[in-house]
Amino acid sequence: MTVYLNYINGRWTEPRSGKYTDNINPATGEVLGQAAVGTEEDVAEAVAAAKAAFAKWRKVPAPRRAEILYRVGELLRERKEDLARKMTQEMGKVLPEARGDVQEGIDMAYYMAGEGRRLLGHTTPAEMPDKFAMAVREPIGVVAAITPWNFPLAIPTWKIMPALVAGNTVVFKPATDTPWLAYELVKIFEEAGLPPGVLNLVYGPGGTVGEALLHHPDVHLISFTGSVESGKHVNQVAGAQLKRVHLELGGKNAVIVMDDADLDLVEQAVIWSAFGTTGQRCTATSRLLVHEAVYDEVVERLAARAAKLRLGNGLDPQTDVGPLINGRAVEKVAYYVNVGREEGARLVVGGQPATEGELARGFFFQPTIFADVTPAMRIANEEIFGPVLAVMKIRSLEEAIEINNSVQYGLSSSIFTRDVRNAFVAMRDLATGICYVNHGTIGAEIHLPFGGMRATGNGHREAGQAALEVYTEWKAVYVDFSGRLQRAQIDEVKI
Ligand code: UN1
Repeated sequence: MTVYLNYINGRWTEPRSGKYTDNINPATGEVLGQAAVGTEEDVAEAVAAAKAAFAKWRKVPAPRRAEILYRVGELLRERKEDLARKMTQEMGKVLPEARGDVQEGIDMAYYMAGEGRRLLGHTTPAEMPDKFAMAVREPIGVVAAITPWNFPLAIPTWKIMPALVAGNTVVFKPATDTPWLAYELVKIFEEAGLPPGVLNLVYGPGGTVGEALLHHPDVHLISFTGSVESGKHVNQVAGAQLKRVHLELGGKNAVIVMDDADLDLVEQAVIWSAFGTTGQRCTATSRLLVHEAVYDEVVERLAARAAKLRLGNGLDPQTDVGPLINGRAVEKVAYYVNVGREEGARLVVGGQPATEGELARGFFFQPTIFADVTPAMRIANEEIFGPVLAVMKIRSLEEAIEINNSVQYGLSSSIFTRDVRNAFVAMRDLATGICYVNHGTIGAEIHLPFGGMRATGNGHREAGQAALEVYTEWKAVYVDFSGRLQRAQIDEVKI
């Protein structure tokens, strides 16, 4: 059994609490390892280490910093299969999806390694002769990366990698449900030659460790992915101290199916993006807006297909859908199924925890579809974060767009149509940070901006070039080589 220690200033360190918690396989209930229970003192040490390391790391030339990321990418690639198997055990997603999660980390490593030779600023004319003006990117300082369990490898890399290539140092607090992958990732950074203190790892709980990071005066940026409720708290506490705050929060992502859609494609794509990762992606499809002309057929096809999905251990190649992350998640999904019933939605498939045979040992829930949902219902508005799809009938594209935009979230959306006009109207008017045509709502690529509008975040984006706006700040530099005092904006000089 592995014990996952904190990693502070280049050393694997026991937590000050002296306590450890079990890491549970959600498919079997088996204990996989034990994770340190971090404390405020651990955070203080980690932040002090990151602060000291920042003074040196920011001066390491960016192409040299990038070489370490490149090596991290190579190590991730070599160990992809091993990491994926560990992830499936720890988090439950089926093996092909776990491989995909590691692949996103590899992609991010190479992308951000490339950034080490760009980190583009700009030059611009100065107002006066014999003077240069330019804008350069500067690192911000100590970054707290607070990450969720649903992408235990990819999401940490989305935060840590751009932060490091830009010259910041990091304190990483992974979700308490996925300590193993965090441990493996930090070990890889260590092996790749990252100097001590540049990346530190402190395990939760969020209530103490996360909170200590939010309050610590030497943490300059909080990058947080999680629920809207927690995001508001992060924003309030860290924002009040004028820290930079980057938030990636929930989604209530809709697929629109027009009457001219390819229904075979719709069937495949919706099943994949509603029930892949057991619906536990912030990009998961949780609303389906179907044109009345094809409504009955689409509901019927999806219900038949969902009923056939095989639940089980994600290591088993026969499994289509893995477990939920823990018992609380099962309770939450069951609660929302009840809400849907009481609101008068029509349950067409699923609706129960799955407990037959081996499944009883884990946290399984049947893929669930509600039809005849109306836009005002709670199941059409609130993020369930599980395998529950709410289907609504629409009469026009305009109505579908209005329903899509009526929820508090604005992460991902999609339209299935063969009509180019429908596609472009949807792309123009859907108020989400990510839009797809003829594809489900999941599967964003790491070189494009990732994030959403309204309550999905606070206007920033992860990944791609957009990430650099989060992890750097601008410095305007003026170099006057005229040899005399040139005063900007002043014509007549008195002094
Ligand atoms: C998330 O659900 O938190 O676009 C991230 C996707 C993945 C990332 C999802 N590439 O579905």
